[in-house]
Amino acid sequence: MKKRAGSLLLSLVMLLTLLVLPAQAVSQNDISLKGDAYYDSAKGWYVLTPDETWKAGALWFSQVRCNDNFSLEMDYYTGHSDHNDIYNGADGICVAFYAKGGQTGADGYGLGFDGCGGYGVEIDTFYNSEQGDSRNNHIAIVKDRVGNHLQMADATAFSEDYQWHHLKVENRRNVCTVYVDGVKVLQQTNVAPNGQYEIGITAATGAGKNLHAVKNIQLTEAVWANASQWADNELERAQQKDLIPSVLYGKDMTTNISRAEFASVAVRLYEEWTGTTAPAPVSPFVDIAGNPSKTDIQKAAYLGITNGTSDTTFEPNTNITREQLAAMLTRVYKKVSDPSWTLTNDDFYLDTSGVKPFADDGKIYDYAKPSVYFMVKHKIINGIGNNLFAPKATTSQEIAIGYALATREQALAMSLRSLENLGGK
Ligand SMILES: [Ca+2]
Ligand SMILES: [Ca+2]
Repeated sequence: MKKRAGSLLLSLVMLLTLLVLPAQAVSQNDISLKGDAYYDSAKGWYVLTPDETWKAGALWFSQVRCNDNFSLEMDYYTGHSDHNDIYNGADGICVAFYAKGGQTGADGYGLGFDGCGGYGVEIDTFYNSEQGDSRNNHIAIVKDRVGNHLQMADATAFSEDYQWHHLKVENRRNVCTVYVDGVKVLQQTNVAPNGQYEIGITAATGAGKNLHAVKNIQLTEAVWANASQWADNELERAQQKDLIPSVLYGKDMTTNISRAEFASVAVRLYEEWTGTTAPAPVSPFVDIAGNPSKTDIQKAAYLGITNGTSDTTFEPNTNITREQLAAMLTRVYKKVSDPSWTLTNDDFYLDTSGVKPFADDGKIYDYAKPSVYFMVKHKIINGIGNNLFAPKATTSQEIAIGYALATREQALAMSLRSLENLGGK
């Protein structure tokens, strides 16, 4: 389709909000509609273009700053509801990401994408030979413009068939994978963040037309700012199981976790495991006022997950040691297993049989030993190598190098393993 001059609607939305998105459906409040796009409240879906010629519309996630891993899922519709026009219907739909502006790009063959920059996953329903299109309807990963196809596959089975289909676009560590109706159809390496933050969905018609609509949109995985590669799978599962407390959203997962943050991790584990919300009575700790985890610390104290560092202090901003972490996680397990269990009257038996003592066993506080070996037995926590557990720093040199501390991603991995390895869901 030819491009119509002057049809660009240039409206710049660059919200420098933190990337904070739990795994849930995207609400209308988080979406900005451009051009001919609108929400059809009667049908419960977003129309990107109506079934009319020369339309272009776009839907952008206005609250998201996406320049890292993400996963976007939705149902989409391309075609007509009332007439059969499979060859001339046009032009298609495009998921745009790492794009430079929340606008509507060119109509016609531009799919509402050309002019937005960044990457796109297009479902193109009109053959434009000058754009390098394949003759049949196709799905492609494109860069900068729809004519720059990085990967292309046939889309006749899931386009212009007057049916809803499911599309998932995932970019993880610069590998973009595209699934339609649960089947992987495209994968492209070197799809790298580029300093542009917009993510959305565009569509256009030209001299040919189709209804382009989307619904059931979910944008996930854009929760952590930075993580180690080893932690990817466990962080993803932790998020799916809702084990990541909101105090950690948007944080660097590779840095050490504080006692306050770990209290939030432990309470999230307890609440998810039991399907309950713990009460948060006022605690005796005088040093937690104003802390984002204050409520979770009160809950942790109530549940017996922690008794603080003294009768009146919690030391919320101190980094948690590995033995403290093992002890607190084990108490979650105790409380889940026996609701009548209390920390002051702790006679819970932990089976640690068959676990060989660590060479630095003597450095582990007696109170923490059963927890440490119980967690090791169930492959929730490991030693650090050379048969050492590293329960805590005991010399000034160890303190200086952060010896025996845990990172946020390690703590979340251990929370996840507790749930998975100790009989949770
Ligand atoms: Ca067509
Ligand atoms: Ca085309």
